[in-house]
Amino acid sequence: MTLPSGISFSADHKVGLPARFNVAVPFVDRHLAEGRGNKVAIRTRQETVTYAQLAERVNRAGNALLSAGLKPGDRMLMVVKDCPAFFYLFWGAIKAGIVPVPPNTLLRSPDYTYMIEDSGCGLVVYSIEFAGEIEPALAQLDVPALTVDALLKDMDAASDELEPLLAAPTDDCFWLYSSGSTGRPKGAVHAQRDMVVTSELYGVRVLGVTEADICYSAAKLFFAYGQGNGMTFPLWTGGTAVLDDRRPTPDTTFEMIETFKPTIFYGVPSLYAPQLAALEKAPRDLSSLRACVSAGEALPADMFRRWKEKTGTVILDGIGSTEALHIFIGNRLGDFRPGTSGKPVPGYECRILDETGAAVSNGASGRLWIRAESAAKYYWNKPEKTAETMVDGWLNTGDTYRQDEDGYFIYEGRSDDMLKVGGIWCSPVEIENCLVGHPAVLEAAVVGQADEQELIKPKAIVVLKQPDDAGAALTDALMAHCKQTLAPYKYPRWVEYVPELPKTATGKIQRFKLRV
Ligand code: 3UK
Repeated sequence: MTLPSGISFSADHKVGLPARFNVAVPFVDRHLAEGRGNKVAIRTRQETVTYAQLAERVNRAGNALLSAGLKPGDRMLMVVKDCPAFFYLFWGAIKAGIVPVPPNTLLRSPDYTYMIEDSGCGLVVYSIEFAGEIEPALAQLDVPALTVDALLKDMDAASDELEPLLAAPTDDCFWLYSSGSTGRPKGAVHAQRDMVVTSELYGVRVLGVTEADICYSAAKLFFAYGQGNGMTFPLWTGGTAVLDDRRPTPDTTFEMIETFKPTIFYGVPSLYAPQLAALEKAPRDLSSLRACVSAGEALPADMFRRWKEKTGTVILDGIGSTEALHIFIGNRLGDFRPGTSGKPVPGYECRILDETGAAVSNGASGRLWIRAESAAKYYWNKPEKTAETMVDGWLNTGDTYRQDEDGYFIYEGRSDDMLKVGGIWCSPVEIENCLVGHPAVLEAAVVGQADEQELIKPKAIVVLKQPDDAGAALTDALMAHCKQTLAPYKYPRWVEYVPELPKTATGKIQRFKLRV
């Protein structure tokens, strides 16, 4: 498909946009002009929405938000499950110049109280399923709120025509709260152009998403990863999005794949692990998939291998962030290396720097910084955090990386999760990947713990496929397995067995909670 009129990308992948535009037009309205009105934009277990219906409902939603008293520039906090109304609200707001802020829907009421106050939003819209956490927050604050069902009723009464409010490509467009491992969430402010950049540079040019693709993301729409996977990539290309509001499990995700036959599936390692365990018990029909994508945390090479063996499909690991908006280093169908994050997505610049800020020499570990046209402009209300993270147009990812001899980027952990063992930096992720390569292990987390001599050594916290296997014999076997595979000093000196690991809502292991 050709790019929407007025939008171009130069040979070095820099985006060209009109001086004044509204990004809802190329993502939504353009499909009517290009004859896709009757094409299916969204499928769920309950309903099917065509592009014509989507465009009309986006207009109605924008008008309903204006009637609710919001003005251009105002924020709307939308705590909405994965369903078509998420699209109506998000794009309706943007088309009317209102700034949608879709936070994680799995938070607790004090988190929402914080976000409502921090964002200074003029309206909260929420799915009734989340009333138990949202309503106590609303009760403490003086902010108007509507359920999604009430808003859908207001939409019926609203006009189906809406003039897009024109903006500059770098004007504020939407926010995403980043789920930092420590401290309060930070509102990353994204511009109009950012979704154009991620959809074209990663969606189209790396994944090869086209109009023929059916995209299904187990990662939810409130997560920048899910937003691209399940909303902006299919809308950018005129493809179809498949949505499910349930908590993703092997059963629900396999049922969705068998029913809706997506061509691309997007998951996270913490879901691929139980999916693999389930596939090893009973086969499922995943033959519609042409590609699977993984992000959020590093995908162990062993999981890549087992998935390929069971399904015939590769899992393309890539690293993205809320601040960068989507994947900036990724594997691709014609060029992947299991156990790595792949290579920079063309259009994104990546640098690995040492503590002094100098580029590391070949192969050494350091902190990853990136430069991206899709990067957030700043954090709302957090000038110090902005200054720390966004420096001279570069974004500090907070991740430690090195490059292998062929230039593939190898993830070594959050910079602040790294261990120094015997004076040598040691990546918890490398030890975790080794542990999950053992047949008894489902998942593992590694943290530093002081030994009798007060020296930091790796400790493994392990979830087993069969909890009954736990015991001294398995501990010895796991230690031997690591000693065999890794540099000897890296083997875990202690192994603790737990039923599950603490994780963020987006599936990242919270190693800081496991440190003693
Ligand atoms: C970690 C990874 C190793 C890494 C995200 C794809 O995860 C996303 O955004 P968040 O803001 O977290 C960012 C941090 O998560 N990470 C993400 N992907 C990988 N580590 N391998 C990976 N493949 O620490 C990074 O700094 O929640 C992922 C697209 C959009 C996203 N927002």
